[in-house]
Amino acid sequence: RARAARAGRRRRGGAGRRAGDPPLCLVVGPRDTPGRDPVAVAVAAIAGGATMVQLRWKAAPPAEAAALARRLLAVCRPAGVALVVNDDAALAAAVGADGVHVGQSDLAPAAARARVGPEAILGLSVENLAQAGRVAAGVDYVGIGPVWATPSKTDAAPPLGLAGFAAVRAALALPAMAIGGVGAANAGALRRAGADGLAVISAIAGADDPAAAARVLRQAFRE
Ligand code: TZP
Ligand code: MG
Repeated sequence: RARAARAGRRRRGGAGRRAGDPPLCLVVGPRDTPGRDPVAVAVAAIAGGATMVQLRWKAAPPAEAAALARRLLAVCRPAGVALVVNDDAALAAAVGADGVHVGQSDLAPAAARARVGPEAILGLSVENLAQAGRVAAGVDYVGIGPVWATPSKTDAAPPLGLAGFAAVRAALALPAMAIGGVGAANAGALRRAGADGLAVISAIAGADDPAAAARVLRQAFRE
């Protein structure tokens, strides 16, 4: 049964969408959606074309984080959208999420991989060229940023800028998502700079119409 579940996860999350096909990831937690249910925002983002959701909730009450992860999973799974959990590999494993995304000062990628298993998606944040040079084996995709300054992450590293993003991206063979200040206005430039996908908080979570915002981002990225 475990093998079947893994195979199912791989199909759903799936080889085709495992990590190399992440054009649009909504990064979200309750603090990003004041006055709105983050699950409703995720549903809208998925309707607009988001292909991945990352639950990111710093210092979350564990039981509430697990409940939210399960609710997100219930809307992501039927849509074939991968759910990854930021930092908390144990939570990702406990709820059967598709993967985990770790930062440079979080659980080491090898430890995260050990916790979530060989089939899960493992993402890593990369903030500069030096970090790009020492990405651990077993990482499936990288999130490169912040590309631009952002109020959404208070402890973010210095912004790379577009040229900095392109340089870091070029140093890596893995699928790469751009993050930090990403929006429809810069999506095309990021694609030309080598981004395989976009990861956003405010461009979707802060939009009046998150579905329309996701649609516009997808379109802008394709152009
Ligand atoms: N990591 C680097 S920048 C960032 C994270 C989580 C925040 C991105 O938020 P926004 O609102 O899309 O700029
Ligand atoms: Mg982190």
